[in-house]
Amino acid sequence: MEEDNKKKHSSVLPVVIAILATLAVVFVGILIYQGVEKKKANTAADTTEAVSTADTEATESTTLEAESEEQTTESTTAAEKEKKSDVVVTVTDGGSWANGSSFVRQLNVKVENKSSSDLTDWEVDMKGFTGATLAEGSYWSANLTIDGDTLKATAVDYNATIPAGSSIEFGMQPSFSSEDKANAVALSGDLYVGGKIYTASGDSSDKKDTAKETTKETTKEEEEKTEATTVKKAETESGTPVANHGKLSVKGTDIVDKNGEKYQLKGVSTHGLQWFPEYVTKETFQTLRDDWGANLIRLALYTDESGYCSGGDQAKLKQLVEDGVEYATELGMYVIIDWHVLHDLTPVKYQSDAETFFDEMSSLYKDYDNVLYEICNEPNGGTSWSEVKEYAEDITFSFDTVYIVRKNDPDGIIIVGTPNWSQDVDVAAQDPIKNQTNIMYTVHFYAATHKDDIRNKLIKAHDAGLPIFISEFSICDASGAGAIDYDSASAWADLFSKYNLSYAAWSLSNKGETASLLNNGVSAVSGWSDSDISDTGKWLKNLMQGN
Ligand code: IDC
Repeated sequence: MEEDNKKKHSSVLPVVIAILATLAVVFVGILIYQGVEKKKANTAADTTEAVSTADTEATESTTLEAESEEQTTESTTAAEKEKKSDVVVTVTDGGSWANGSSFVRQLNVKVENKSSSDLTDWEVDMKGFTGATLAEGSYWSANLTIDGDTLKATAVDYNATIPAGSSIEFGMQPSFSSEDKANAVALSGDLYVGGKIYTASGDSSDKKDTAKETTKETTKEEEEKTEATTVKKAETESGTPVANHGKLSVKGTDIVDKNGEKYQLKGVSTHGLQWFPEYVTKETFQTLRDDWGANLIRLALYTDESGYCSGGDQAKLKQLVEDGVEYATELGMYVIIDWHVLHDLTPVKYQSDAETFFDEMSSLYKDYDNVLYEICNEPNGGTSWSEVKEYAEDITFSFDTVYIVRKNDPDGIIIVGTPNWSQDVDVAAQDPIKNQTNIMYTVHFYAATHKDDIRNKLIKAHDAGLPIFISEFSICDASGAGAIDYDSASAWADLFSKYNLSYAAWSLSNKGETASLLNNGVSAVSGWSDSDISDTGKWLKNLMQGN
C-alpha cells in the first residue's frame, strides 16, 4: 500500500520533478569565489568571506549574494545581509526539455560586481551536478568543468575582469540523468557548515575541514554553556518576542535566537481555520501574548474536511493565514503556518497543492523573521517515514516551475510531521533529513492517551540529536475530549523545560470539547476573564506564565 503510493508518487511527472530537484540544488548551491580573497583564505574565518546566501529577485531567478562574516553569525538579518552584499550572482531558468532518457536544462548566470573595486580571477561554484554532463558547445562565455557534484565556472579572456559596477553573463545547457535526485538533495547540505553556506572553491577540502572543525567547537562550547541553564520561566522582557529574539534557527536540538541563545516558543494553535476563523484577530493574539505569556500562534490550515484542498474557500482560508501572519508580525510574535494533514492520512495526497501553497507562503514571508512552516501536521494511516521524508524533501528542496520553501526562504525553520499522528519521532531520528539546517520534527501528544510510551520516543530521538517541536498537544485524550490527566500533563511539561521544547496547545476555540482553551459558549474572542477560560486553558496559561 505504502509502496504503491510511493510508486505512484514517483512515476512519470516526478521524474521531471527529480530533475528539477537536482537543479533546485544547483540554484541553492551557487557559490561565488572572489579570486582577490583567495590568497588570504587560509583559515576557516577567511572562508567566510566568500559565503553566499540565496535570495529571490524575480519569480524565475535565484539570486545569491557574496557576503562577509556570514558564516560566524547564525542570525544575520536580511537587512544586514543586504548591506554587506557586493557581488551578486543571479541564475535564471532558461527552460528544460527531454533529450532521450536525460533532461537538459538551460541556466543563465549573471555575476554583478556592485563593489567599488574590480573583480578579477573570479570563480562561481555550483553544487548539485552529480551525474550531469556538459557537451562540447553546450556552454558559453565561461570555462566550465564538473568535478563530482561541483561545477566550476571560470573566466574566459574577455571577462576575466569584472569592472566595478558592471556585470558579466554566461550560460550552459547541462544534461542530467533522472537518477540524481537523491544525490542532489544530499549534496545541497555540503554548502552548509554550522547552519551557514560556505564556499568550497580553490583548496576547498582544507577550508571545508577547518570550517567544520571550528563550527563543531563552537557548537560544543555553546552546548556546554547552555547545558546547565534551565529554561527561563516567566520571562519579563520589555519589547516584543520578535524584537528581542529576532530570527530563530536550530542549533543541535534547540531553537536559538538571533544571539545564539536557547529560546523556547510557547503558544497556541488555532482550531481548523475553516471552522473557527473568528479567532484570527489582532486582539486575540494580543491577549494571548500579554495576558497568557504566549510568543507563538499556530495557524491550522486543514487540508481535508472541507479545508483548503477539499472544497473549502481557498481564497478566504489563505487570507486568514495571511491575516494571522500579519497580526502576529505586528505584535512581534512568532507564527507557524500549519498544513494540517489529518483525514487525508498522507501529505502526498495533496502534495501539489502543498507545493503551490508553500511556494507562495515562503515567497511572501522569506524576509520575515517570525514565520515557521509546518509542512504536514500528522501523517497517519500507515504512512511511512520514508514517504513523509520524500515529501518533506520535495517541499523543502525541489523546485522549478514550483518554487518551494528553501528556494524562497533559505533559512526559515521547517517543521516536519512524523508518522502515526506525529508520534514516531524515534523512527525519524534513525533516518533524518540530511545536510539541511533549520529542520525540526514534531511530537504531538494528548496527555491522557500518550504517556511514557511517547515520552520515551521523544527522549530517544532527542538523545539521538533530533530537534523536536511539540507543535500540537493537549492534556485530555487523543480525541480532544475526556478528562484532563494532570499527572501525565506535568510529566510532559517537565520534558518541555528539561529539553527546551517549544510547544503549541490545541486549540484556540470554544468548541464543546476538553481541549478547547475557552469554555463552550464563550463568545468573546479576546480579553477573556477567568470564567471564560476552560480548565485546559487555565493549565496552559499557568504553564506559559511560568507558574
Ligand atoms: C480535532 C478537533 C475536533 C475535530 C477533529 C477532526 O479537536 O474538534 O472534529 O479534530 O478534525 C489531532 C489533530 C487535531 C485534532 C486533535 C483532537 O491534529 O486536528 O483536532 N488531534 O482529536 N491529533 C491528535 C489529536
